Order: sequence, then structure tokens, then C-alpha cells
Amino acid sequence: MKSKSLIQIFALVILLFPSEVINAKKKVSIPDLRPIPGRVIDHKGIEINPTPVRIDRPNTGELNMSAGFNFQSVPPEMEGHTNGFPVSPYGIPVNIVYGANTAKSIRVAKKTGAYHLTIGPEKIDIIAFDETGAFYGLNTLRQISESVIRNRQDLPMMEIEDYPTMKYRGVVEGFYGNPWSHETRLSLLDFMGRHKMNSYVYGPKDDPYHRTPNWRKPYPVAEGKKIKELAERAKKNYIDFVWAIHPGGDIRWDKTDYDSLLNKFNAMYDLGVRQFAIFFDDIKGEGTDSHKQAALLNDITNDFVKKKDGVKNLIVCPTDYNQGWANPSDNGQLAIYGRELDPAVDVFWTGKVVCGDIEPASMKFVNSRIKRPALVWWNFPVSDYCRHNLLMGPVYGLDTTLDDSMMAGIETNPMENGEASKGAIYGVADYAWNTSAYNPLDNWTRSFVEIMPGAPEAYATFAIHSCDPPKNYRRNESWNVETFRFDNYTPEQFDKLKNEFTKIKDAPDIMFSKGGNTPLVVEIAPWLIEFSNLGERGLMALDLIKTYESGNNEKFNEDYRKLMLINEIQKPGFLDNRSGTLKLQPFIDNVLADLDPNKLKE
Ligand code: LTM
Repeated sequence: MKSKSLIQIFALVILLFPSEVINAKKKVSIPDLRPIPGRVIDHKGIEINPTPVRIDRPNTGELNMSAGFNFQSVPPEMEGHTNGFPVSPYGIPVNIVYGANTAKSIRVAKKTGAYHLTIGPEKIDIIAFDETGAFYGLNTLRQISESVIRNRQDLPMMEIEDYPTMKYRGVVEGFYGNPWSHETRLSLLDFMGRHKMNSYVYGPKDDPYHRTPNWRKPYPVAEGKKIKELAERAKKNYIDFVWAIHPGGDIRWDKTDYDSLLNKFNAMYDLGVRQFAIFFDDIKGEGTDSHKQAALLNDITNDFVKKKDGVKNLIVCPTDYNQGWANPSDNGQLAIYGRELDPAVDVFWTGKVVCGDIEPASMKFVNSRIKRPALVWWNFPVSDYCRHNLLMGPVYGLDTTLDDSMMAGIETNPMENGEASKGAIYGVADYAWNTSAYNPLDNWTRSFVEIMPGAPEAYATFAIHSCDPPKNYRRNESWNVETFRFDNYTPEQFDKLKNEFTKIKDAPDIMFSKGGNTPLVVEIAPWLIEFSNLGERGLMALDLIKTYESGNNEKFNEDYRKLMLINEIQKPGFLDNRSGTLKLQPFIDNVLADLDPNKLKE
């Protein structure tokens, strides 16, 4: 009875989606992508992100942390940052000082954000170059303390010397699609501060007050209030909140529009913004004029940046923002910037292409023209060109020989799914802080506990099969399993794939019930539902191979139709919220194509 009704539905599906059925039978080839660089390291129970420049952990003993900490001597500015630490009057004494002179005595690097942390036999000292460094030292101590509590161990004595490689370490909310919610932004600012990022560029393409034609208008009061709150939260996390305007779509190079832009910047200044960017990406026509762009930035630098209290240098995103599109000649935009643009203005650059790796050759190309180290706008994990996919894989493709002489820093452009972007932000924070030591696989593996403390393994299962944008910037995915054709596999390969499909089927439930990260599972719920379905389809495909081998034709024909039908019924959901696009769904489609009873008869 059951199979009869399935057959009826099957007939209906064929009538409704004839081309989809044909697609399901098409054999799919899998691109060969390079392995993920790096290796997993044993951190002996202490996970700190970004990775400190030097950690000395001589075997000199451990401190009992059961009484927590006693913040004895702490500058008033740091007091608000000790929230969340276990504290008591009997705790381990902690002293924090900062200032260039004090820092000199123990040779802390002369760089904003530098600090030195010592966990000694009787006390903990943080000595920092500046206030930001003190905040970072405290953040490192917080991560050490959390690791110790999580792993139920004692606090090992150690000495940490630390400072950042890159000047800008941050996020550019610069994608097309739904801008992040206010709550997501606040949560991301805390997350960024925790991982020593210092720059958040606000430029969502679909915020009407950022872009043509409404860039001239002030934000409505309620929206303005939110911007003010964001600027405050950023400041609390030692992050520069950079507000970006995108006027190039309809700008007239006249006094009226110049005044409109100045008025808007003044209004944003009143909301607490102290750094500004002007974007000229993805435009045509008048707005692309390089001389006019440079002159506008120079005038704003003189009339606004230099005049208003506490305003930092401007940042510009050129129209020629990647090597593929940039005019390389002396008359090209980049060379014009190099000759005409105020040297204090930082210039965004996405690399050789729009979405791609960042490597020295394209940095040399741009820097030699703009006459300053470019600021990388890294188009990963942005998914506005593949909105049905989540890009949850490791951060790799960033050259580790680059330093601050070659790039001013890096801002990652994430997905419209802000919570799901935290994994990549965690990676970029590490790369930007300690570039030469950056280890993609290790960083990604460490991120699981940080992001889903209650279910790191289930999260890892979801993430490893959710990496590949099926076009443009292809990323390796599902590298922990091998897929195969129905007539060419070993028992080990079969069992391994079966085990993985079982984990895939179960991972979403585990993440929902004990992950400990509600905002993330709510945000990605549609993908989690489809992920579990993918696991079930994979198990059915494996069973089908076994049934075929058993020679039980009747059962085989029935199971084939069942899988075919389910694959088709679930296809719209899968296409909307995809995982396993590189290897897993192709495996299922290939089983269906190879074992098509009509073909087998031939
Ligand atoms: O990359 C830049 C500078 N501009 C746009 C982004 O807004 C967009 O998010 C990415 C990815 O699609 N591509 C762009 O060209």
C-alpha cells in the first residue's frame, strides 16, 4: 500500500519536475581542490585566540585557581573588563599596568595593543604598552582561565609576549543582502573584541542610508540610536567603528553634493562615529572619476577629519579594487591615487580577483601604484553570490609571509548570516594578529569549542560539509571522507562513509539540544534541517548499493524508486539551503545515475 502511494507521488513528481528528474540522473564530477594547509597542534589544554607571539611554559608548576582571581591593582579603565572572571579576596593576585615607560622596562613591543603577561608562583602581572594592550592582556588571561575551568586543570605558570602584526584587524559588513540585525552586530562586536580585532567597517550594501540615492539623508531617529549604540559597544571593545558611505552611484561633483556628504558625516559624528570610509565599488559613470574621487577624499580630510576632534584617517574603496579590473597603467585609478590621494587615506583591495586568495604578487601590484600598503577587503566568507550556501570552512588562502609593510591590515567581508560567520572571523583575527604563525587547520579546529561549546563535534560535522560555494571561490569540503562509485570501493571506505552520513543525520539534533549557542542554531535552522535530510539520503544511497549487490531485484527496484523520489521531493529544500555540494550530494546523484534500472538493463 505504502509503495503504491509512493509510486503515485513519483509519477506526479515526474510530471511536475521533469527536468529536475533528469538532473538527478546526470553523473557529477568532483573538482580536485587543494588540501587544507596546517596541522592540528596539542595546546596542552590552553586555547588562546589569536595565537600569542611567544608563550613560554617552563615546567615550573601550576597554581590552584579554585579561589579565582583577586584584581589587586588594576587601572580604573580596566575595572569594567574584569566581569565574568571568577573573583574572591583569596584569589590569585592580578596586577595590571600600562604605559610606554613601564612597558620599556620589560621590553614590551612599542606597538599599540602590545602586552606582556606573567603567571608566576604567587601572582599574575600584565604589563602593557597602552590601554588597548592592557585590555588584550586581560582577554588573554580570560581565555586561559576559561580553558583551565573547561578542562578541569590547574593554572600553569607561563610567560606570554604578544603584539599584533597588522594595523587593521577587522570586519567589513560590506555584502549585498539582508544587513545584520542590531543584536547580531552587538554580539559580533563583543566577539571581535574578545579576539583582539580593532576595526568594524559598517557598509551593508542594502542599508538605504549608506548608498545611492539615500546617502544624503540622515538616519531616522530610531536607526540613528542604534548606530550610536554600536559606536559605544565598539569603543568598549577597543574597536574603531568606521561608518562607510557609498555615494558613487549618483554623486554630482558639485558643492551641493559635497555639502550633503559633509552634513551626513557631521550627523554621524554626533552619533559617536570617529572614523569614516567612502566606497566607490561596483559603480559606473560619473562617480568612477579617479581625480574627482581623490579630490573629494582630500577635501574631506582637510575640512572634516583634521578639524573634528578625535577623527581618524579616511578609508576608501576604489572602483578598481581588484587586479582583474584595475587599469594597470600610469593613467589608471590606482596610480592616480598614488600621485594625488592624501597619504593618510587607507585604500581597500580585494586581491587578484573579487573573491580569492591574498598573495604577495597582487599586494605588490597595488602597493607600487597607490604608494602605501593596501588594506585587504577579503571576500570570504561572504556568500552574497551563493546565498544558498553557508561558508563554514577554515580560513585559508591568506599568505603568511605578508606583514604590515605589505598590507595595512585585513577586513573580512562575511555572510549575511552573522552568527555563522564567527568561525571565519575567528580565523581572520588569528591571521591578522600573528600572521607568520597562522595555521589554518589548527585555528579552525580550535574554533569549534569557542563557537559551540556544548556540541563541538556535531558543529564540526556540519562545518566540514558546509564549505564549498559551488561557483567562484571554490573551497575544499568533506575532506574527511572519500566518496566512490557503486562498483569501486573498499569495505573501509563504505563503513567510513556510512559512519559519516549517520553523524550528518544526527548532528542537527545534537546542536539544537546541547550546543549552547541558540542564536547560531536559530539562524541556520533551515540548513540544519536539510543537513539531516542529506544524511538520511546518503544512508539510503549506501543501502541501495548493498541491495543491488544482493541481487534482490524486486527490493532494489522499490528502494531505487524510493530514493529517487525522496531525492526529488527534498531537492527544492536542499537547493535553498545547501550542504555537501562538493562531494556528498554528488555521491547520491551518482548512485542514482549509475544504478538507474533502465540503464542497467541496456
Ligand atoms: O568586494 C567589493 C569591494 N565589493 C562587492 C561586495 O560588496 C560584495 O559583497 C562582494 C562579494 O560578492 N563583491 C563585490 O564586488
